Amino acid sequence: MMLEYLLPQAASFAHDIDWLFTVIFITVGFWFVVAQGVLFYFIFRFRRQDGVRSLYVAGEVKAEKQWVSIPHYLVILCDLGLIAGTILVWINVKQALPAAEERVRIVGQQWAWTFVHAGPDGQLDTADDITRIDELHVKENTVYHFELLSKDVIHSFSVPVFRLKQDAVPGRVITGWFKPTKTGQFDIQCAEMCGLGHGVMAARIQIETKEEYDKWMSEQG
Ligand SMILES: [Cu+2]
Repeated sequence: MMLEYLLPQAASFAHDIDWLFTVIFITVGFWFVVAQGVLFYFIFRFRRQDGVRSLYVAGEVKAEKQWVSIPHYLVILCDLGLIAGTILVWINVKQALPAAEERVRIVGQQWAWTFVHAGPDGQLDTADDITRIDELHVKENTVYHFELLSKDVIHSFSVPVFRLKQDAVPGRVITGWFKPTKTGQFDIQCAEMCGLGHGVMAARIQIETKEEYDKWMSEQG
């Protein structure tokens, strides 16, 4: 909805992430409007009036303290709801790993991304692998497992249209997944300060139909 208007959703879990942001926005926005409304009403209602002396309220009377404690408990209740929603999305996006249909290795280094596509046999580290710099080709409606590595410092593999952002940590192989749902060419950007060239550590992702993808692959020879 709202966020999709700003940035297309091109992965199966993008909607879940946006939903979470929308729920947080509405919850926080609701309390913001209520709190500011009450504040301005009181400022107006209890403004300076002739013959009325101002009082120092220390908040020791229970009935007065409730102006703080009741909203406080309601906000905590909302927090519990947000935490529950967050856990659901986390499980769906980060814990559940749907079976792989394709594999790709993503290597970050100062200051470029290397993408190793598995090639026609679907296996990495075989003769038909296709390696590209700053250019990732994927098929729509296909579950990809990626292996994310770094050759030097910490980078972060960010695909905004996927709502995917994952750190690449030297010495570790981080496995994750995505399922592209919309064809087109979109941005990839390093999202972790990684040195002088961090700002230009960008790449492109090309999401293609199966036919387009097979054609691209056959042209790699
Ligand atoms: Cu980087």
